[in-house]
Formats: sequence, structure tokens, C-alpha cells
Amino acid sequence: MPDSIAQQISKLRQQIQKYNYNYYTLDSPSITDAEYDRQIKLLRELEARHPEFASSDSPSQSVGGKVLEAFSKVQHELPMLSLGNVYSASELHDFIERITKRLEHATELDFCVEPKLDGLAISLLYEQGKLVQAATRGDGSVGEDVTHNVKTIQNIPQTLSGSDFPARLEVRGEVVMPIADFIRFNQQAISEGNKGFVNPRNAAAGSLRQLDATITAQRPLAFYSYGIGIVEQGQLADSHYQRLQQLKKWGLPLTNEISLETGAEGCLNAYQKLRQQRANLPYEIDGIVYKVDNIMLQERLGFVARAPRWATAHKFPAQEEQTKLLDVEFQVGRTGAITPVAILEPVFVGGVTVSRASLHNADEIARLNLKIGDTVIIRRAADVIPQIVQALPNSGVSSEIIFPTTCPICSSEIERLENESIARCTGGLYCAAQRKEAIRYFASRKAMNIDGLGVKVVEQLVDAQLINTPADLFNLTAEQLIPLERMGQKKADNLIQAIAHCKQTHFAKFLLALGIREVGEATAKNLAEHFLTLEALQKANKEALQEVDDVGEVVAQHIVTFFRQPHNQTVIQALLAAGIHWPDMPAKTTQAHTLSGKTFVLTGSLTHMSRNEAKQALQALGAKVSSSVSKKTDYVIAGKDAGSKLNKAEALGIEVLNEEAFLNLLNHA
Ligand code: D41
Repeated sequence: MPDSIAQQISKLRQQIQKYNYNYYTLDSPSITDAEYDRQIKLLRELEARHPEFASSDSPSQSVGGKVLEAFSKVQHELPMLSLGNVYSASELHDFIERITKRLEHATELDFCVEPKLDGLAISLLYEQGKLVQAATRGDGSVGEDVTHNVKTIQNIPQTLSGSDFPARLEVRGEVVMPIADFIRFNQQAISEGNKGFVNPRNAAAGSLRQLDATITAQRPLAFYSYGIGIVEQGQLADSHYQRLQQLKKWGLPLTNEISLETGAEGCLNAYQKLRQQRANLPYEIDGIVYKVDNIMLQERLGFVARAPRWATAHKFPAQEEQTKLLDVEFQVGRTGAITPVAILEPVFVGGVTVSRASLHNADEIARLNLKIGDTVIIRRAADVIPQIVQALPNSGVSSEIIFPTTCPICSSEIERLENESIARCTGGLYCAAQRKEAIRYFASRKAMNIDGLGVKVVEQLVDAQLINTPADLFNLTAEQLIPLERMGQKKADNLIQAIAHCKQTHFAKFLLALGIREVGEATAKNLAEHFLTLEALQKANKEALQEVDDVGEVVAQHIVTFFRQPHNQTVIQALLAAGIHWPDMPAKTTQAHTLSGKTFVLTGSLTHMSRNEAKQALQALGAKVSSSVSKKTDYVIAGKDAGSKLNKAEALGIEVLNEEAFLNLLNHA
């Protein structure tokens, strides 16, 4: 006699569940893919023809199910609250004192104490003992429907055990990826050329938020309950601890480290104990949670701002681990700073696998007395860059860390000034690490003022290897630019024109554009006025340079080292060969400073020159140009549509020149 339809469906479901288990959990398929597909298809057809036997926990609904377009939203019937924090024993005492007072409680309170799993909070809804919906916490009010994915998590029961469970029951807890599984999963991913996850928390979150449940099914996730939401038609204990035990009886997983404690002392004992267990637990925890155990007292305490008054988390301090320093690499930053980077034997600390750590600078290496081969202690506070905090005396062989004297990228000299902790590459114009920054600076408004050559364009040009140094800008063609993002023919033409246009410049601007360390606008101007020509400047030694206003020993050293680099020289020659030129600097004469000591303010617009040109003309004659009118102002030059500055000048009785009078002054100065 043939099986009834119901029997046939039930048998198929059981078989497929077993295949799934062999395939996804044991990683050992027991049938071929084709046979598996055939059986799933058969099950789906039977279920479609006999909707009276449909069931949400059928394997047809989850594994191998359709890939979802997007998660649908789930409104939590009862909001999923958040947790407050205490960071010390004294804050815990305050917390307990506060609630004891509020409750007017005469004796010490009992607390249910739980490890604080570092995972993803979710809600599981059981109706008549069947898992009907799973949702992420989301913002506490609205989460995402992850029912299909959650159904693939091995330790979550699809149906509750026993019979005394409520008709509707919402279980809340955390989904985690156990540490051992995380490490194995990441090793596998990396060996297959894929990226691993940074930590088990991200791995759990990323795995749960897969639109394709077959991917989630391959991820080793686990769930642990921490509380209860909706309850309808059922009897629950009046103690949180006892309620968790009820969940366990119905088949829901709990962590092993849950306990009942009395008063602050009991809580702190549990904290210390858990801290010691931490490194040996199968999952990542980042603290402990204390919850008033008595449900009646919980209800009297209520909550403030979405967090219950009756619970708080107590975070653990930063974690430390030992590992070995394998090597030190030297990285060159955007501005030429050389940073030593520790290469470590990978170690799992504070929730992530650490294999590199910044050593900041040579002083830090000296401070730690660090050598390659040393055993080191790595500390990582939550979300903080890992640090080496200590080097341990080592019995094995250790070798000195040798700071390079030339740049690992471009082999220019590395300069480290006395009293400075940072060493820098001096190949600013040429070094590949500094390329983008150097070109962007070269083109900036204050320097060569190439309109349309912003950060994004520079990045693209360098990445496409169209330019390596600022000198290459002058060989670009519109055809090369057009394919760039958000460029087009018109912008490309404009940019080519702007590049051509910038060749006509001023000595000081050119100097500034070279990006010599600590040579800003004012220093560049002083250098230009003092040395008059590039040749003279390049020949100047440190002493000669220090005769210039504002140039001290440090700046003088930067200038000498910069011009000494052959690579920088090559680029400078290429820039000049491209046609960059500037008017001769006026020779220093007494006449040139006829306006020295006088302060001018410019207002309104001039017709014969820009405001900036007027300013430069005045400065060339030794005048000071200020932006606001005061008693110290000697002259106000008022162009068209001059406004409040003109009024102020008149009020203060300051001499006002119109454009014609101003031009006259310049011509006769
Ligand atoms: O293990 C945890 N991460 C954990 C989280 C826990 N053991 N207990 C928790 N209890 C709550 C309350 C007291 C609000 C029911 C929690 C969380 N909440 C929680 N998880 C994520 C946000 C809040």
C-alpha cells in the first residue's frame, strides 16, 4: 500500500533535514547535488499540491529556498530595550544603591548574572511551540525578518520540547560565531583567496544578514537566550533566573556561565570569576550583565529612555595577549612621514586577529627597547588600534631594529631633525607614496592655482598612471582626461587650458608649489625676495638661508635637503623645461620700499587689476595690506561699490584713494 501524502511529505522532510545536516554541519554530503535537488523539488511540488500540509519549518522553506530580494521589516510588539553600563565597582555600587532606594528594599537584592556575549541580538517567536518568526533587534522598535536564516542555525529548535510552554512565546538572545569556528572559517576563506571577517561579531552579523539562506547555513552560528518578550497563555516563573531555566527545559540554549548572586559583593565576585574564564570561553564576551532577579521588582523599577532600570552591563577592560615580533616594516605616509609597523605572529585579542601594529616612531621603539624576535604584549581596547605595550625579555635570538636612512619607496634621503620624533622622506616631488599629495599641493590655489585639478582628479590621474610628478601635468592631453569620472570634453578642455595658463607664475608661488617642508606662503615670499632667482636660492647654504626673515635652522635644513635630492632636481628641471616662468624679481633698491611702514586697506572692485594683484603690487613696495580699517590704517583704496570699509575710513578721517589716485601712486612710487 502506498504511503499517504502526509506520510510521504513527512518522510521527505526528515530525509532532507538529514542531508542538510550532513552537508552543512558535518561538511560531508551523503547524496549527490542532483539527487538532492530532485528530492527538494518533489517536496515542493507535493506541498504546492497539498497546501493543507504546508509547514513553515519544512526544509523547503529555508535551506535551498529562494534568494530573497531584501529583508522585510518586523515591528517588535514589545520593544527590544538597550542596556546601560557601569565601568567600575564604584559605579556598580551606585547602581545598586539607586535601585535599592527606589524600591525601599530592606535587604540585599538578588541578581541574575550573565556573560555579555559580543554578538547580534535577535528575537524568536514561537507559536504553539513552533518557530514562526525570527527578527534582528534593529533599532529596538523595528528589526529585519531573518526567519529563513535563523532556521539554519543548528542549536535553535524549530519546535519547543515539552508541553507547558506558552501558546505564544518570544525568546530573546544573541547570535554569535564561536571563536574556534570563526578562526577556522576565516582560515578557510583566506586560503580560498577571500577576505575574512575582522571579528566574530561581524562574522555573525554578516552571516545572519545574508539574503541567500544557503550561505547562512554554511556559517557556524550559535544562539544563546537571555530573556523573554511576548508571553501569551502560559505560566512563567517569577524569577529571571528561573525563567531562563524554563527556556532551557523547552530546548532553548543558555550559556553555561549564568548564576544567581546577592548584592554588590556577589556581583563583583561573579565579574572577577568571569574575567578569568574569559580567555577559555568558546565565545567572545565583552563584559557581564547584572539583572534584578525578581520579576515583580523589575516591573516596579520599569525603564528610562529605552533601557531597563533593573539591569546594567559591566564591561571588561582592554584585553592583552602575547605574541612574537616577526619583523618591522617602514611605511611612507602621504606627507613623507616614515612609520615603523610591527609585523606580528597573528594573535586574537580583544575581538580581532592582530598581525600588524603601528610603532609610531623611532622613539617608541627605543622606549620599548624592542628587538625583532621579542615576545611582546599587545593590547587592544574595544575599537581601538592595537598597540604594543611591552617587550618581554627573551631567551631566544633577537636582532636590532634598523631604521632606514633612505626611503623604502623612492630611496631619497630620510631626514630626522633633532628634537623631532618623526622621520621623513625628502623626495617630496618624486616619491610614489607622496605623489598625490605633492601634485594636489602643487595645483592648489595658493600655489600654481590650477582650476579644476581637485583631489578626485589627481587621484584618478595618478591611479591611471597618467602622471607621476607635477611635471607630467604639462604633457596631459584632453583625450587622456575625457574618460575620467565626471570629466567630459568641456571640463577636460578647461583643465588643459588651466594647466597651460599656470605656467605664467611668480617665483614665490613656484617655490610654494614645490611643497618644501615648512615653507609656507610667507616664507616662500621672503625667500623669493631675498634670493631673487632659483639658482641663487639653490646654491644657498644653511647660513645664507638663515639671513632670510622667518627662516631658522630647521627650515634652512629642510630647504637644503630638498634641493640636494637628485629626484627633486629632475622634477624641477622638467617643470622649467615645460615652460614654467615668472617675471624677474625687482632688484632690491631703496626705491622699492617707498611704501614701507604704510598700511593699506583695499575695498570695492578695481577695473585695472584684481584685488590680489593690487595687494601684491603694494607689498612689493614694502606696504602692509590689512583686511580691516582701524586707526592704524594709513590709506584706504576704494574701488567701485566700496561699502562699509569706506564709511569707516571716512568716519576715522583716513585718507581715501580712488583707483586713479592709486595707479598714480604705484607709477610714481
Ligand atoms: O549577552 C548579551 N549580549 C545580553 C544582551 C544579555 N546577556 N542580556 C541582555 N539583556 C537585555 C535586557 C536587560 C534589556 C533584556 C542583553 C540585552 N538586553 C541587549 N542586547 C543588545 C541590546 C540589548
